[in-house]
Amino acid sequence: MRLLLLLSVLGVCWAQYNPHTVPGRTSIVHLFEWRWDDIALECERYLAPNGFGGVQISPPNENVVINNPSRPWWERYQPVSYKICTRSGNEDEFRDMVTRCNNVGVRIYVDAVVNHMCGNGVSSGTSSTCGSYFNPGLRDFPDVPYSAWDFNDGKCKSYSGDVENYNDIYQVRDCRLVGLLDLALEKDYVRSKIAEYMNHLIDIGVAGFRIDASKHMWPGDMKAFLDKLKNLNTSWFPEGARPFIYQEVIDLGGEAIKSSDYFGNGRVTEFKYGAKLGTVLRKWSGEKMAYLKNWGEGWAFMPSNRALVFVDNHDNQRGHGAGGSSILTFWDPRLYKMGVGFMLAHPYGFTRVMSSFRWPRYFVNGKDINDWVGPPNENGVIKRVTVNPDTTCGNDWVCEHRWRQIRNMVIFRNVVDGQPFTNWWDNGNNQVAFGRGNRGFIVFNNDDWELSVTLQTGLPAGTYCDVISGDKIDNQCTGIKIYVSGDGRAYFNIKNTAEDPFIAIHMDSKLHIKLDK
Ligand code: AAO
Repeated sequence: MRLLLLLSVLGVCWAQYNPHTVPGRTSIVHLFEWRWDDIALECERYLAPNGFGGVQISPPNENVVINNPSRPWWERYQPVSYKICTRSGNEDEFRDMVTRCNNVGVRIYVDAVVNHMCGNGVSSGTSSTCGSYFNPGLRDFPDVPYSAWDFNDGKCKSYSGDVENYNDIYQVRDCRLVGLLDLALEKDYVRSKIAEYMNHLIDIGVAGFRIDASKHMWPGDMKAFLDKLKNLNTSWFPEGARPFIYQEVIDLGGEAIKSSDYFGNGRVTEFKYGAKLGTVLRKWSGEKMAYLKNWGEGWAFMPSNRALVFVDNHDNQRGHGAGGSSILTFWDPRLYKMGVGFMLAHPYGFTRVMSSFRWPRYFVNGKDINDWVGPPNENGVIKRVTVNPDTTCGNDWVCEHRWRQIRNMVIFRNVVDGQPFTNWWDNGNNQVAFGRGNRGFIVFNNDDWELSVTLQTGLPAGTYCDVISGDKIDNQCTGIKIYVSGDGRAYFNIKNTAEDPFIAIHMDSKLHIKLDK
């Protein structure tokens, strides 16, 4: 009986829902299209010191080199082989990154593209990131190897061979997503090849996987290859630790395939989160922040312990995937910081911060015709992420995760980890506030008038630095100060014209009382 109880507790701790971040680190960041050598440096110089739990990296396996358009970011979603060899770096560089990041307690999560290989219409040859030969027409990928038997051509029943109707679950799983050659995951051979690839990464030391296009795979087929995965590398992880799994399933409601179909395999991306939060902060469709009081499951989202949440991702920040125009991105920095701030303060879900590159957006009839533009590069070689004296990034890397307001909210989330959602207040409109137990408190003003109110913060008496307008440095605030009195109450004033109309305080932003000698 005792043993059973122990086993079930261990099951909860070690299962595929656990990100295996080091204790007290509660968020990950997607360093979209970064080079492995830059990620290694970022782990050491920035992510570890600022309490980031891990990094989602771009797909590390060999992909098609697309020259028309010129090296789009999305070529990395067209695999050619499972060699660790891309524009981000080779296998040696990958190993070095994983080792160095793990050594400073920052985990690596791999974007695993295993639903398909490259596009149907891509020409055959060796135009691939490692020069491997492939022939899409013949379904020949000798470096895996996969051949015609390993694809779903015979199984798909749509007219074009592509997914045409998202309400037909057979089409979505058995046909080609936008022409991408669909692997026959019912075959043990295919499952084994995928598991072999993922196990190679596990041996190197990664902590888990984002599984691309999970909606387009049968949950049972996914389970079959996930069951073949090894436990995590014991150089950094406890004995018996299972890889963290989060599945990319876009479920905004209204389609035949539901996020919940995938809960057995791991966590699932909650796309409603960013779509709704954007709508609220933009005040579209009559939404207001006051309605966020029951944010989370109360908004018909999936259970918190199954959700991977984010304000935007690499697709919907540029009009790919789903979510639509409400999605907040770095292009709208003021609202974006509020959105990310809200996400990181709120207890719902496991949080992922986006870190992007800038591209020349150019809208024609409401569509960005440059949505394909790849990372900053010189003749195709990805540019280094340079760091400016003020800690922001150069070379067109946006580095949202380094913005003071976002970085400090990542720390806020760590400080309030495990604390309940408390002391909600709202003005019935777009001024809201809430706390996390007795460890942190946040106030937003998204109305067109000033906020001026005394609120119960739940925090111990003292002077706190607002971590949005500034930092606590040498026991002094560089920004706004908030005075919490003995009864836990504090006065807040936020002008609607403030650079960032929100204030956040937490236990680590409290000033120590200086004792006179
Ligand atoms: C490229 C070219 C294509 C070409 C292809 C093959 O752009 O023209 O045919 O190569 O040669 C990325 C790019 C693609 C790119 C691909 C391969 O985004 O443009 O294709 O690499 O290079 C669906 C999937 C979802 C997927 C998303 C983009 O379900 O898995 O499309 N995301 C992942 C990655 C993504 C990557 C791939 C998958 C492929 O994150 O970067 O593609 O590896 C509905 C469905 C969604 C569906 C969307 C978009 O959404 O629900 O499941 O996502 O449509 O088709 C409302 C609805 C909402 C609906 C939405 C849009 O909002 O509520 O449900 O409208 O209709």
